[in-house]
Amino acid sequence: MDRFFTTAEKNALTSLSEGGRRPETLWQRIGAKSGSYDVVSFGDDALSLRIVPGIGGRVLVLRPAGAGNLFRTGAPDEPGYPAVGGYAESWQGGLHGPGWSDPFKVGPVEETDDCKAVEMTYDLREGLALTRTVMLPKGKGYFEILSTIRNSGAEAQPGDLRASFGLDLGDTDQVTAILPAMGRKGVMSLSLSADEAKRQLSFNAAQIAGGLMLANHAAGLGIEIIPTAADIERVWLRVDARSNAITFELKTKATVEPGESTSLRQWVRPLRNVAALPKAEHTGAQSHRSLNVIAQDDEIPLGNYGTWGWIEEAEGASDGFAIRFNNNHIEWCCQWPYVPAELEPNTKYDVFARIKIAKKGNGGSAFWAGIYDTVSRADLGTIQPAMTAIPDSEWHVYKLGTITPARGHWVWMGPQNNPDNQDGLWLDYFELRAVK
Ligand SMILES: [Ca+2]
Repeated sequence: MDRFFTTAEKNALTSLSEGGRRPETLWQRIGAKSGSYDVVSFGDDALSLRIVPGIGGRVLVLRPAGAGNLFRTGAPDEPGYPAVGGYAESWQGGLHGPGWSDPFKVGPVEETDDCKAVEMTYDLREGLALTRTVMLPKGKGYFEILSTIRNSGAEAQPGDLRASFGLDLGDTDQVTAILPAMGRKGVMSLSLSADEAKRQLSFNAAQIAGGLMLANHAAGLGIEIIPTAADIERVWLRVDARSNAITFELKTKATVEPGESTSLRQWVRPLRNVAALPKAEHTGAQSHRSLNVIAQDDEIPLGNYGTWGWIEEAEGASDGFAIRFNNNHIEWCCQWPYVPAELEPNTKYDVFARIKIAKKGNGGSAFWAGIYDTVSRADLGTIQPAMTAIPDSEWHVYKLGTITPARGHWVWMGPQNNPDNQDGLWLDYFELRAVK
């Protein structure tokens, strides 16, 4: 229903039928009945929280006293709405997996002398429960999310979680990210160039060990998040400069034995005095267009994961990670179906791949890669360089072809079953760059 009214508003719809009721009038009449999700609210002098157990136990509002919501709530016309934004997590590490939008059972808000807390539970499968406790120590200015997977079954179960914070800190071009564990290198701008609309950065467990601070110095807004878990596999910061959305995401790795549990604990604190924090140099771009689009390793679907290839940390990769091909096949195991709607209209793009080969010999082919049109079943460009054409064991950017964006195009890559001449073959990312 939200989607209907948003569309009506966007299209300046004035009446629902000739001479009929105006959308606002209808909204006033039935809007009050549409909020079918219960909301749990609590807070103290420093901050207030609103949680929606029915939509993945989502924490949708984090409001420091005297400021706006630091969590992004999304718009009704976004895919997946209302399971968009705020804090949520899903089981098994996949995007929007079990728990992401499912209804959690919720207990009453418990209050002691020094803390308020609420506990929510969702049964992932028989004998496996995800419990999320949101705790607000009184007067401390932070809150805590404790997510626990408990196995009461007879078999070991995966305990991986993928946790996601959708954040709204105002203009992303003004935001500095600070990862204290990385020292001076850990102070970075989230501002993009005028050629870019989206970007993602990745970090490993050691780099996030001291948590993350995000600060918009111009708006005086900031947030600190400190995650702890037995094994954090990877962390992402995603920036969408056109919707001013920042997503902080992390993936844990765990196996839960029968009778055992595994936990992810996160401290979240709105930052008051951001002027005291380091500020990175921003690009100063006034607007953003999708002229330069990168699909990182984890955004590229990979066939037969673990057998044909997998993602691993790779030295010199732009974000520290790359797809490692297993040199035991020649399948097009990486296939990225880019989304034309995310690109600029009537624009030609050159297609590139950033690849590294650990050279052992000069025989045979190095890899093959290209662009395939699945609609007209046409090859839009393929390269298959010989090992003799690979100069060294460093990263190089290879041009695969030039395309005009359309539905059904895949950018692909595969190895050449050539372990005799290669000690390793990696893909860092695919890139589309508008032809100037
Ligand atoms: Ca990469």
